[in-house]
Amino acid sequence: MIAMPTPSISAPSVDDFSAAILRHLKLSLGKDPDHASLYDWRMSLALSLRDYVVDPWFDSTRKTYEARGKRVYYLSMEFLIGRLIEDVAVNLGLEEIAEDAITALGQHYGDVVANEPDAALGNGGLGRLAACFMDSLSTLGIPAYGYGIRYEHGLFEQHFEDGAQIETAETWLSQAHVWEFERPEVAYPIHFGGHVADENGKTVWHAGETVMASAYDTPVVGWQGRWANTLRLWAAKPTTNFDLESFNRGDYIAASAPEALARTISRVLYPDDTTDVGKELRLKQEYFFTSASLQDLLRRFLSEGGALKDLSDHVAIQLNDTHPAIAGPELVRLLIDEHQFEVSQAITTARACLAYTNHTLLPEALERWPEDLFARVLPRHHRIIQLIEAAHFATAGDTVRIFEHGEVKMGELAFVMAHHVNGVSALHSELVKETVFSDLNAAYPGRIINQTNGITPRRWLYSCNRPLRTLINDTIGTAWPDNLDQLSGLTPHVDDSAFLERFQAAKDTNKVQLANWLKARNGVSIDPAAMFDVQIKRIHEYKRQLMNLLETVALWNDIRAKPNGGWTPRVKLFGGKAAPGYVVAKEIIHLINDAARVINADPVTREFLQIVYPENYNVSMAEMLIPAADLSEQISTAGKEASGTGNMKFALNGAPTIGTLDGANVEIRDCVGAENFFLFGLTAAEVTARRAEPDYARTAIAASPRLSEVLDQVKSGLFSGGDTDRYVNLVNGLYDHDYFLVTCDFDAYFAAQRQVDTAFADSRHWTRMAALNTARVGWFSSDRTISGYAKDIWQAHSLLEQRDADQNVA
Ligand code: CR1
Repeated sequence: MIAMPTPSISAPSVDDFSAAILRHLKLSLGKDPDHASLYDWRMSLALSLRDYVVDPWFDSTRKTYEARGKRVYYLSMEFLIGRLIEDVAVNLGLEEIAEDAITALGQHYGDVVANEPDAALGNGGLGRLAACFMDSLSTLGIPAYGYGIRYEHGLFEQHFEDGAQIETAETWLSQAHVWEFERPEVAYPIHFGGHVADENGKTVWHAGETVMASAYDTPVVGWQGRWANTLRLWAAKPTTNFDLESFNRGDYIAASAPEALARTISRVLYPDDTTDVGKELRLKQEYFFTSASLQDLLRRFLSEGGALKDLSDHVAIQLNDTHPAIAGPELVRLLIDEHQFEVSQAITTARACLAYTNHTLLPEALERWPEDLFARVLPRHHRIIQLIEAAHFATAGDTVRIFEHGEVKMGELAFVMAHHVNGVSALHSELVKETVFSDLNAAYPGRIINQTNGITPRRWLYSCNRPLRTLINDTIGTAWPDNLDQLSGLTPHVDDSAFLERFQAAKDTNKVQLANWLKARNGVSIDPAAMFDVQIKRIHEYKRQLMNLLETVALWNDIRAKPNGGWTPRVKLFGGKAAPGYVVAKEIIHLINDAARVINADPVTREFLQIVYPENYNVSMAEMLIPAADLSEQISTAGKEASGTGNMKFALNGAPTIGTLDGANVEIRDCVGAENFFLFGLTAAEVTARRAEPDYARTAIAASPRLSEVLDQVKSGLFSGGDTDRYVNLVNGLYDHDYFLVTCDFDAYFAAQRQVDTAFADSRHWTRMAALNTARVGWFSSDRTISGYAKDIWQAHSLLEQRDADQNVA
């Protein structure tokens, strides 16, 4: 029996909480209720909630110092947090009180919550994973810091103009960000450029340029407020704020130049998670936050009286992809240059602290820097990497190099400097061993392990799906949010009609809510009785939104040919942004919108088929769409999606998957059962084999009259107002170099969709299948993932007494 842990805060009454909101309205916002705007109410609510975070946060910090145990440091370029009000309220158990208090003050809780901008400090899955991990580290009571960059501009905002994507700057920091605490006293110098000299037997770096990294802390509170860790984000500031001499001369631009230059480093999040863009500035960003984080954790360690040779007993550093891979040489540099370590001792000590997660096999996403650029920006590290490479050659031979073809290969560097390397799903980890790192795997056997991704059930079910939460609470009790395996307790209920009716009612409520939201936001009407078929994620050729769209057109053709064919009504929902420089992805967006315009206007098919693509997909939109989805589209080319995490969110919220054997789809299917998953398409091995066949795409198109017709329609300008040029590249690309095998999987995908139609038409059967998805995916909690990292990689422990006691009993 696991005892229900007691929340560590004592909840206020609704009256007390209302009074707290009014107090903040007056004293923090300087407003009286009669003149308060939605913004003022939102800020006052957030500040009132924040007041309850501080005690658990202090408490956790105190316990961490007392325990002198190990801290986990999660280094990530991205933390895609989204909104925090509901997150904090839910974790503190104050959600109802907050809602009642706001309501009592005459405000609409939903509107107040929705007034908060998304903290969009990430691109997609990698950044959102980091946010889920922070939530789980706090829920599990593992002392941890997240380290990243406080970007002034998060991911760009997406607009559609005549169906084409337009980007504008995101400006979340134009309003005060109430969740963070500025730490002006915590600042470190970060050096760039200059030259390296040998002086008296010592190598000395004479930097050419220095900026300060200044800390901003956001507490991350876990479930029931039992523990709170810190997300520490770094902002770049000048070493001297202002050049008064220039100002007095009247040269105002020169006077502010130092500030402007320094700030550039933390100004924007690169809107691309698959290519190394921005070169020099991007490299500076990576070094900037990595160096600040390492200086900070060393300072903390030394302030506690630690001896640096024992560093790895107290410090576990996880590198989220290669972006912080400079941590290896930087830690070696700090140990050698500032703490008099020998080279080999420094490398050994650093490696014992560092581990690296690989998130993609796409070759364009494995970072490589031109060596001359690298040596110019980080001359000292250039030398240190030579030492690291030499040490690596001495143990493993020189088949795998870090410097190659005039480039510095960050994947290889991260691998060589890590004690463990992990992939993010079972399939992906195997492919990491067999493909990108096969030689390094042979040289360092056992270093590569798997940690399948997970998602936090607090945000991705408890908070975003209230109707389903209530049903689960009523059915199996309330201990599941931090013990998600308990969802299996739903399984015996899937043959109970009353339960199924309630399950479907919860879904229907979410669908109606989404329909209302779309109506208000976009003026589009959709029928909540139709199947909501959803594909939301970054737009990428390998994710194959194009295949989804082509299948939609094929279905439209079939419905037109036989309007009385008993079709299952569907709404195809798309959401997602394309990297601004990714031309093909932007053409795909344009085509989806063009096809939507034509198809949605067709009176013959309208009641059976609609396409909806709301602009500016983000975390908050996902929280709306996922609970309302009937069908989850996870249709990437097998071998290309490292894991996926959206796939887990949909299954958890009762949306069965149509998908390929790719990433974590494989494990999801194993859990939910093959009969509750719509599988189609080539396997990873078949994909590789097919690509070797000459003219595989033309052959596939020729064999599919359905696909041929659709491609002809697109080419003919049917969706582009007669413009035959608009999609000529997109279509010809499929004939000539369909690298992602859209053409080869098309017919199988179409056929699987028709099985979905049939299954959906039998609503009891469908609801049972949906409920089984929810019941069987408890394993995909990020609590399970983080427990795996803690045990297999970090050797880190929970400091929650309750949890330790439970585990000892178990
Ligand atoms: C992968 O594409 C995975 C996330 C989180 C992405 C996706 O399949 O779920 O990472 N990789 O592990 C990525 O963004 C830069 O690489």
